[in-house]
Amino acid sequence: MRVLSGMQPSGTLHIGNYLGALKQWVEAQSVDAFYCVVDLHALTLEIEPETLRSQSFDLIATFLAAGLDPDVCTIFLQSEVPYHAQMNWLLECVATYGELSRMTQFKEKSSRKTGYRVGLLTYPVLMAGDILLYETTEVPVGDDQRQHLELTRVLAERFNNRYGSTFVVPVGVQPKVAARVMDLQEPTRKMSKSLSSPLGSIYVTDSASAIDKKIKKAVTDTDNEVRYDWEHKPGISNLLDIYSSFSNEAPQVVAERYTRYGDLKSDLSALVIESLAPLRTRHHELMADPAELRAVVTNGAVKASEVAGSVYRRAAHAVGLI
Ligand code: ATP
Ligand code: LTN
Repeated sequence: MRVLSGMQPSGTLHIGNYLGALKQWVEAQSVDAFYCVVDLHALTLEIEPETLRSQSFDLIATFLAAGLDPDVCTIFLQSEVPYHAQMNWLLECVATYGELSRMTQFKEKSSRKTGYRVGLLTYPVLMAGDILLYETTEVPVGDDQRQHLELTRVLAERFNNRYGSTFVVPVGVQPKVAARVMDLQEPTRKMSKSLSSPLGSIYVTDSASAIDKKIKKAVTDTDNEVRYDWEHKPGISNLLDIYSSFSNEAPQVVAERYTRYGDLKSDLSALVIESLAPLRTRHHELMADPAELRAVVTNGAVKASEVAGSVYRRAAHAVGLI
């Protein structure tokens, strides 16, 4: 099994990113796991250069604080392995305009602004390259990335059919619960770094009082019955999913223990605060040692380049580059 996944340094991680992706990464880490900060992807939307740099360091610190061990897996910056940009070009010449313009994330993000960047359209091709460069078999991601994963498979198969067997065709893996954590204020919309209401997202480095306030104010409904039912009770089901993901129990089992919303919220608040406390402390310590973070990714880029380089050369040869 070969694992690769990536996250954009577009802001502090929320518990959707943590439960939907990062927690699975920690569980799947091995010498065959590659995790990258996809800083090139973050350029698709307007971002201050200094902000991008500091958020990239912050994200490396969050990876380590959550339990990724650079002696076990490979942690690197996408921009420091030039094969990602090179592979992107080979794959752009396999992808079609039509299939990229149909991507939900593109439609959603491009509709917010006129004059969006071309990179926003071609973003999933860069992502496909990230994955295919590592002969990846499994990609642990949240539910919102399914469509990009499907495109990656389509491009890999199209390339293999046209140029001969070159790429391993990967599958996406989602956690059983919390693959789509919803906004606490609007439980029909996913929790998001860029689009959430102030009380809608719990960030992994939030203080205990901020976490408690956000959970206590989470939107529920008026019938006061604790039941796991996404169709009729999205607010409560979202809280049960978060609970169940942190406690490793089925959401239905958690629901049976409660009759009152207030009790569920109090216990959930204590559970989230306790579960995230070590991450928060460790993150704070790591941010004080930028040299250590720099060393982790410098080393990671060397390891990643060995694998990515050989796959890139294979693909370049297949299309006819000398
Ligand atoms: P943005 O809202 O700015 O697009 P994001 O919060 O969706 O950002 P990404 O960096 O795009 O975050 O995603 C990182 C990882 O977290 C991906 O694997 C994605 O599937 C996962 N993820 C993002 N949001 C959620 C969510 N609400 N629930 C579960 N997983 C999520
Ligand atoms: N598109 C993803 C981030 C991403 C990624 C990847 C995820 C870029 N490259 C490779 C998994 C594998 C997102 O927006 N969350």
